[in-house]
Amino acid sequence: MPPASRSARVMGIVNVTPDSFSDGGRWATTEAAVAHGRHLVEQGADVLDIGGESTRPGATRPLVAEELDRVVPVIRELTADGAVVSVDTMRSEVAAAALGAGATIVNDVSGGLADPRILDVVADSDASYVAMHWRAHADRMRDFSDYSPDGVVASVRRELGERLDAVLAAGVPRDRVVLDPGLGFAKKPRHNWELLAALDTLRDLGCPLLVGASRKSFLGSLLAVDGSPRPVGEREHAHVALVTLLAVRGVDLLRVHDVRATRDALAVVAAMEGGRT
Ligand code: PMM
Repeated sequence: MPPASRSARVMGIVNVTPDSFSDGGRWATTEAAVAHGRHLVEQGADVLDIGGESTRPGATRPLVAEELDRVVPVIRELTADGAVVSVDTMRSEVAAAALGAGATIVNDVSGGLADPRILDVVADSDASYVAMHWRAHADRMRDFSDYSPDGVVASVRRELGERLDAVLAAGVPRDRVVLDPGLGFAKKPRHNWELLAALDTLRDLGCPLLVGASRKSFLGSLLAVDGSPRPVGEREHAHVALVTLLAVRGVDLLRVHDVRATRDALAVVAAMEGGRT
């Protein structure tokens, strides 16, 4: 028997945006987002990921002031409750304000490429940093999904390794860095599956791994009927199957919309591994 894996931690998603692909507009006011965050904590989220910019393919960027207005009040309220909060942002100004409001993790989908000063903000704090594999902003990322000649796994490993070097060079200690393959970001459905099958290759980089698959279009494509993708709201069963496998493989953090379903999957994994009777 392989040794029991350490249980994955669950990052619950709170998108304070009018236009996210998965839940756009549902939690777009401070009150709705705070209530949603509290609900996710009740369901067992270890971390709440608060974002004010939609990164769905084709999305246009909000102004910095809009992004600040969306996330800072929500972070202030949820951290006052005692929640562990990460801010999902690519902007140094937003990261700094979020850390000032009580966030302790910066989740940067661009891994420091969109705004390199974000690395200095993190280095000057005690915050942890999630560096995701990314190639371009949402309005252009479809043009960046060519991974020849090396293939997606080798390319993502190399490019994430370069980001890790930049993060470390900025002064962020390695034990505060988490890496993420960036499912759906400049990736065709088969790229996501290849990356998921080869996660150990990324683990070689020496940092914990975060995976965000929840409701993404590659699950919709997998479950398509006659070429019509499964709608966003009907992908959860496949997602639970996936997070179960990821937990067995020792992924450290799961970024999810449905915290309860993910918690149930983790309970099954723990029971199977003898962590619970
Ligand atoms: N995906 C989205 C947004 N932020 N952050 C990380 N670290 N990893 C991801 O895969 C990721 C992310 C887009 O999904 P959403 O619109 O459902 O939040």
